[in-house]
Amino acid sequence: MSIGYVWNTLYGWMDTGTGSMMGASVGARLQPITHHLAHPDTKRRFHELVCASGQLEHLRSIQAIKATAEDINRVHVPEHLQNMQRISALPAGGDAGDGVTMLGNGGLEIALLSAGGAIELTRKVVQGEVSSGYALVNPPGHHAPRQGALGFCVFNNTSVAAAYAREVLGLKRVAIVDWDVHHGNGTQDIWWQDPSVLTISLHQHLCYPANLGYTTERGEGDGHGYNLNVPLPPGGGNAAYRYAMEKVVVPALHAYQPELIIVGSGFDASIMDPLARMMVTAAGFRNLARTIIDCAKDVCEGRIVFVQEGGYSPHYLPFCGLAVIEELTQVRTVADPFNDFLTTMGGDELLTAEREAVDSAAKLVRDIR
Ligand code: 3YP
Ligand code: ZN
Repeated sequence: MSIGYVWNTLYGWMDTGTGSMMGASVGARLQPITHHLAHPDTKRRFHELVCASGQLEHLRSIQAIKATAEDINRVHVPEHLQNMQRISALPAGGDAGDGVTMLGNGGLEIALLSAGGAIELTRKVVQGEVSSGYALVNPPGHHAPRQGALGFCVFNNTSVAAAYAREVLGLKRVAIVDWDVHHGNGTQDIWWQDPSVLTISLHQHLCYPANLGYTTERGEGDGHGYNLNVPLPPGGGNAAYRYAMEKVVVPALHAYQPELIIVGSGFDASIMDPLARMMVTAAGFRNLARTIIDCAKDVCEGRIVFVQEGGYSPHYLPFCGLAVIEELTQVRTVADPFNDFLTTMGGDELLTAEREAVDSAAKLVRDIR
């Protein structure tokens, strides 16, 4: 069966403004710059590599449809959508709430298409029209909690898709595995008390947001035990991520037996990323993808939906993303041109601190049933 793929031209039109992260400010002597850290060109370049590599011929393109208010309000307070409507209608848009999340004029439409892209792919996978797929959406979602926007994220796309799978498509159990390098705090918040969505976040410990992402954050009430954090020390590379995947993620998915796996697929754990300090290469992302795709075959008939999260290297993200797409299609097209250079940097051994961090998170898997 075919592999679904979502991209929409408007994802590349997200207007991140003239700031580099915070808004540019003459008073603060913070110079304007053409490329905000979250400028959508990085993701557009991934899409263009999907096209230029020939991978698109092995994918079934799926049209994103705007998420409805009902879709958004399954996981966010209604005031959030109202606030985004107001900001999006301003002549130049504005800050979506935290000083770094820009919503340009009309940006609401893009954010709704982003969440809606995740929904459409999820729907087609669950209904058996495609076997699995990649939603290359923008803006990202995993920092957005119930209450609002945060950390470049407007709506929590993976959670909107998971809620749709639960409430509209009738699934009983969904797992969200988030390998973006930052903590998936928004996803954790949304499903905090709900055991029907298992949330797992692999992240660089205490990178962003502040003071969150500890292994002790496990959910509450009926949801206790169904949120798993795997905080890793800075500097981790392919070996650390591979070990976390084998020792925590795969056993947790086997224990939980979800009917669908959604991957929050950020590439900011890459060795070239400016917003974190990890060292994963395209080959490392390929290995993570292979492992979790195989795991989905074991636990949920291969139903797996990758949803794009962060990643800020316009140079390298396209090759990290392509490696994941190649594992979905099982067709090799373009080799990572950076590989030989990058593999001479830093080595790739599992260090003691990394092993210990993963081993302590692995203890949490016992309580999943
Ligand atoms: C948001 C503001 C500072 C760090 C940045 C992280 C965005 C991201 O990729 N989250 O997954
Ligand atoms: Zn991130």
